Amino acid sequence: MTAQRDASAAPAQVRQGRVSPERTISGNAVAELREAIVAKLAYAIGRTPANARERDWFAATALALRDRIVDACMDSERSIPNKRVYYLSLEFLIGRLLSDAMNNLGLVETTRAALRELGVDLGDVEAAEPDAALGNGGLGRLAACFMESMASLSIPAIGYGIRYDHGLFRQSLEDGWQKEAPETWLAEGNPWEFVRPEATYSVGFGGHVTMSSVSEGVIRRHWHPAETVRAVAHDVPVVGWRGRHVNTLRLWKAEAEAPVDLARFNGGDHVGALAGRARAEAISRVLYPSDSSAEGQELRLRQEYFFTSASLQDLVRRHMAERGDLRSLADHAAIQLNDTHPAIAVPELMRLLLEDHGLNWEDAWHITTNTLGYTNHTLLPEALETWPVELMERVLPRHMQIIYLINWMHLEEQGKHGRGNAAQLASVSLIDESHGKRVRMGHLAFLGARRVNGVSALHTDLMRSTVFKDLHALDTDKIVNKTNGITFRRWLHNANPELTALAIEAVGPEVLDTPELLTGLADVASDPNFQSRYAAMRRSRKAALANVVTERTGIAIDPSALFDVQIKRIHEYKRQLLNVIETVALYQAIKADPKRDWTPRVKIFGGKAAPSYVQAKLIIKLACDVAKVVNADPDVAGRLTVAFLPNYSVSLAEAIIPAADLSEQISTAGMEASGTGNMKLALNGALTIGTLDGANIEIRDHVGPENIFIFGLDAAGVQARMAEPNYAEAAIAASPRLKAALDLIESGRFSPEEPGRFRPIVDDLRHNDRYLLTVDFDDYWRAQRAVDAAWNDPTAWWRAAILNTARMAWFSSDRSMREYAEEIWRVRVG
Ligand code: 26V
Repeated sequence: MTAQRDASAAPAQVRQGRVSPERTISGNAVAELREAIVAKLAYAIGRTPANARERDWFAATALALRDRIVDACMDSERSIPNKRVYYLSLEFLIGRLLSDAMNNLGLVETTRAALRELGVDLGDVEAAEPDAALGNGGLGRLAACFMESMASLSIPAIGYGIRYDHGLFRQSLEDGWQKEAPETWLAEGNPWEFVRPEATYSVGFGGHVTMSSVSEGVIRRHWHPAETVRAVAHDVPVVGWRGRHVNTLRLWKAEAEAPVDLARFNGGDHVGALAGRARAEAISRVLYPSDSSAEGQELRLRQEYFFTSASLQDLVRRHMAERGDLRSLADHAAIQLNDTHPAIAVPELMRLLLEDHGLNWEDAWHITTNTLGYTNHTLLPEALETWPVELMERVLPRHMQIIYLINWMHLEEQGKHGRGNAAQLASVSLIDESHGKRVRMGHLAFLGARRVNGVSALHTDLMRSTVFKDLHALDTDKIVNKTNGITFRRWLHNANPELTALAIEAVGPEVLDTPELLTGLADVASDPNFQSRYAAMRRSRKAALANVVTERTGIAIDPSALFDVQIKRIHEYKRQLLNVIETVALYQAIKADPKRDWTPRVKIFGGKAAPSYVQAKLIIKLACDVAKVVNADPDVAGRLTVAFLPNYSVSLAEAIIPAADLSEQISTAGMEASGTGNMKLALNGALTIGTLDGANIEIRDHVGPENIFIFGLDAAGVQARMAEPNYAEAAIAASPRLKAALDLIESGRFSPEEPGRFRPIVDDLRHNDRYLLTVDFDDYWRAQRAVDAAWNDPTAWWRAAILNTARMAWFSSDRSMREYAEEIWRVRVG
């Protein structure tokens, strides 16, 4: 096993002592599975129990379980469903699959026992599985939760994405600086996948378009790509709860049409002979590691078109095989675009209908706009995708023509309705002409979709009133809200078996099927006995996490302190910096008054910065430098400890979330579309300190304002304050505490070897502060001290924590998927 794999592996000790919901296990079933595992080990992997490594046991166990899934799969595939959902996403942040598969098949204890009989520990085997990190953050993780929920609800669905050789980079911290290394999840193969060479499609790029006249007045255009790349399907089965239904995640791998240019090779150009292959295969080589700015690289556009085209070809072929007529596509297929990354589906589906299937424009447009749905995940201007027209014309000339035609008809329509003035047309046009000509992918997806959705109530309102205001006015029914959710199977049952066992005891095992039953926990929220068991659960998870923190950072943390957790991508709008500055202010306050009974706190940070995001990387460095000073200062020992856990991942999240007391959700109001980590933490009973942003608002509505710490400006307040001149300067002048913290950072106290290191951060806050950190600081401080006070009343704290768990049921992704099924996809559940 490589050192790299070790570093990203989840902590085995955290996973031990799992309580499974399985009622009974039979000796026969254990023996059968044990035999199956040993057979896989021998015949699929070529090892004996004596010489097998953990990784081999993992592969053998996965293969044995995969057989069981295949049996269920055959059942799911026996009949043709009336309608299928196709979920197109450039990212699926799946994490590990073993515990998901075991749990959903009801085989956790059976597997544990089978392995135990072989002298192998299940926790170690689970820890040997590499994370499938085919996503950056929220958007990719949401896609993974949705796939699991669709399988659990028996919604017939296929997820389509890219089988990246290298998922999200591995992060290490060298003296506090983020370093990136390639991630290699496929280095030893992937036991979950099936290669499907028969499902291979050609995807074209470049070239030119010709015209031919088919009959009087009817002109057809035809695209002649200069280059084609093969998309080869790799299927991962997604098994739903209780193994009743299995869906497929179909990931495309890019391959060259010809593995080698023989003529060149024979001519002696041995490297050049492989150039075409390298260029083709580059498409599925690496996941783009940025979710903060649309950088407009050609390879990214090639990735987007590659997977969208292969997916549409695949679903059109399936539809033709099953129904024989593309005119009924919208009745039997719902295609969901996860953000604009697959928005090229709009002209691509048009092209397939027009060119390959001979439909006329009106029919093709009708089918397209009744089949597609579009989910928006961000309104931040720098993350909204636009592509230079010149690039599109070169890479996808036929699509650019179709986009022009869609736009022409769309703008004509505006004129007819008297909305034809230049400003109105410019705002709804598919082409942004303000800084060179660029195609607005959000607008394109909007026009091509029957329904467009936001991911929280606030975010959806902001879509209607900001970025999509004018498009919304044209069709006020089009934008709908679908608040995000999380799968409880992974984020409660698998990640926190102790809490799950407590819930089962309190409200019955039916809670595993019906999360609404969690509400029943409210009845025992004040029961001292239940409280103490809930607190003991948390305490044991904190002790386990403390070991992980020490192992990975060398920092010792005290499990009896309040664990204050901020885990998410590092981005200025998420305001990790606000948390760091509050840490500095608290450090100063403790030093100024060391005798006070300060509430012991451990601040835990985790998250990756985009490799090119200089400011985000500097924020990580600041957090680490502050940690170094604070943790070494005897004056604050036992009161304040700071740790930045490197290489945050899905499996690390599974270890951190059940151990968190406090959940930091402190984005500038109006900027976090929803958040889903906020849901995972609250479900596990962490109290939230947060702004009125994204789904925090709905979380407050569910858990009750007395069980959450809300602070800061709301979205309207942020808008208003941003319009005021010099708001940052004024806020700093009004807050001696903030000023002192900034001065200390600026003085070089945390970077004595380079005193000016953090000057750019402080300068930006004083003169710019786009994220209104200075404005919210004092109220954040106040809310943090309210947290301190609450922690000192354990009865009230645990009651609030239990009420959080009890009242989070609505945030299940099963609920989200039911809503999509009913209102967007019009597909039957179950
Ligand atoms: C954007 C971009 C911009 C271009 C470069 C590559 C790239 C890759 C991914 C993205 C997506 C950013 C949007 C995103 O992840 N949004 C998050 O979606 C979550 C699920 O809906 C939501 O909970 C978060 O609030 C939102 O930030």
